[in-house]
Amino acid sequence: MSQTGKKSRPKVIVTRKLPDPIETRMAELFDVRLNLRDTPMDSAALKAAMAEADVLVPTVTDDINAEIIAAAGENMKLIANFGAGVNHIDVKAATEAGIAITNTPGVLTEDTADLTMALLLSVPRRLFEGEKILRAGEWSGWTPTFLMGHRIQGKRLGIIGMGRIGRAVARRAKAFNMAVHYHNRSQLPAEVEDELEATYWADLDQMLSRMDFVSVNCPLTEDTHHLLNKERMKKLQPHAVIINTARGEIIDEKALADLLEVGRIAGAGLDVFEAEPEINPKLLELDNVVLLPHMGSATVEARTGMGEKVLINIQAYTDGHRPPDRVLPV
Ligand code: 8YV
Repeated sequence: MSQTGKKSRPKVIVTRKLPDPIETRMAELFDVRLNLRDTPMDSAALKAAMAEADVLVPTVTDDINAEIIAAAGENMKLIANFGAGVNHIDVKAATEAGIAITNTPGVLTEDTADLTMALLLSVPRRLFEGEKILRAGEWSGWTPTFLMGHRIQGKRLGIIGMGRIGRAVARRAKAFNMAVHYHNRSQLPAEVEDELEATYWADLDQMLSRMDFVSVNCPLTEDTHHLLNKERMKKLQPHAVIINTARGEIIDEKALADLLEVGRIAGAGLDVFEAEPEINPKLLELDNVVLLPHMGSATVEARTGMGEKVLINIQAYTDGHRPPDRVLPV
């Protein structure tokens, strides 16, 4: 970092367009290079940025693998991710290279849980099927049996991953009078379970076979990659619906599409996909799925909060403090 001038301003390179107020504040605080055109940076551009900057601000669309990290220059000290998930960053390689990593947890919890609920309602109530028919001018009026779906009240919801977002989903599900079940690496403290009226399953397969709805809310790690593989999803009852607002790679997307196609699973609500922005073509043909373009945290409030966290993490680090949202290898 340059020591010249009154106060050293870290060189910060941002890989994508961020909300305007965040970019403005970054320009005030740091020697920042913004990406106003918002075109994703390829691997050569990312390597060049790692070589040049003190701080890189990537997003989920940047693959910060070991090769990119190996291109880091002497000054590179911090990868301040804009987003909570860090599966696109080789955290171990970065840590070994002496580069700190931060993320933006907490500020997108409620919005992601809201979107999960929106999908949890949209699929069984067939909202998008109705919308499509209406917009196509194909609605001929009310009939007693048109577009009958299923209620969620009284149904069992199995949440995979009971972190911040999983718990926020559980609170909402409870308010909708659903029975909350969950699978997590560790069981929650009794008072949290009591408050959510949540039932713990140490064995995921055991839980899956009993649920009406399943919501994926865990991070993507080596352990959770294809956690929902074909064999596991076959444990579900045929009327079950899967919701995923976490990461596409947690589900074997092809297997899911095949099971949905033959009616072995009743429906799915997906906000994330294995090879974004590519979507398995089969999913696009199915009426029993709702597909959204990774918009769980897409509110002005959440994205601004994420940007503020990035600013705070960079400033804390630059001032020699421990950044509040440090991520360590698992
Ligand atoms: C973000 C997300 O929009 O924060 C996350 O982990 O999944 C999204 O809500 C995205 O990751 C931004 O990088």
